[in-house]
Amino acid sequence: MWGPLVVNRLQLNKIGLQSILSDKIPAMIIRNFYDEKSCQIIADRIENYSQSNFQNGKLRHIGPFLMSHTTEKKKYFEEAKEAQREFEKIFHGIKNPIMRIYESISDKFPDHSMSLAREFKNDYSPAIIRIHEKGKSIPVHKDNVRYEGKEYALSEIDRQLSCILHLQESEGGGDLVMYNRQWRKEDERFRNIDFGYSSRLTESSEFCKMSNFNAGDLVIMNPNYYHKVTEITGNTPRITLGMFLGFYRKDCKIVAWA
Ligand SMILES: O=C(O)CCC(=O)C(=O)O
Repeated sequence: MWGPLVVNRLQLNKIGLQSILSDKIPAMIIRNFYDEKSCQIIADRIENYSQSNFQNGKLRHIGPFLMSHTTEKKKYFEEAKEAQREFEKIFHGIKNPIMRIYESISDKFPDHSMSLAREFKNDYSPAIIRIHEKGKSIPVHKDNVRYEGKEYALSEIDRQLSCILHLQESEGGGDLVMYNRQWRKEDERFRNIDFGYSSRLTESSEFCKMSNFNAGDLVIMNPNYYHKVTEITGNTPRITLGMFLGFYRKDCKIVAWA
């Protein structure tokens, strides 16, 4: 059956990411990838940060997302710089989860270099923390910087994977659904005006639903498969840290960004 491979942190040593890169599986879930206590510390700091930085505490994300700045490169890089400072504060004194992901990916690809993506002297955003409250859902979409990010040098990567680290779960909803259908250019006619695609595009596709995530679980997926997040129904916000990995085959290089 088409679906993710679920492993725990210790099994990760024995398993490669080739099965995702070669489209054999859509995703891998690594249970307990990052320790739960640090997730709690981060969630508490985000709550405090939200109260002091945003009116009525309605924080939605920390860090810019390239896909929302496809035509605002200057603004994206400015916000990326600011995000690095915020992340330093949020991860102060604990293991930085972004570094933890870099280390794991480097272990899997010892012949590749691994770094934050840079363009001239500009660092890309290292990650995006998303705070999704009750009622929020993410419609069917794909992420493909080769197509969406044409104004950025990064659009020259050969392959793209997505990493989503769960930092806090809601009591209900927030399931990740992936469809066995990859984006192709002809699909653009199904695109919604604001974000994502018409659900008609995937209604007859095989799919898998990933639920029961715990704080500390990491999902690595091929984001060119259509995917969505179901409505969050619990009172506790769902908090994730997301980043992409870009593979340059010839240069044996992996870069990260959000
Ligand atoms: O939060 C998730 O589980 C998936 C987020 C997502 O849709 C994305 O990163 O493109």
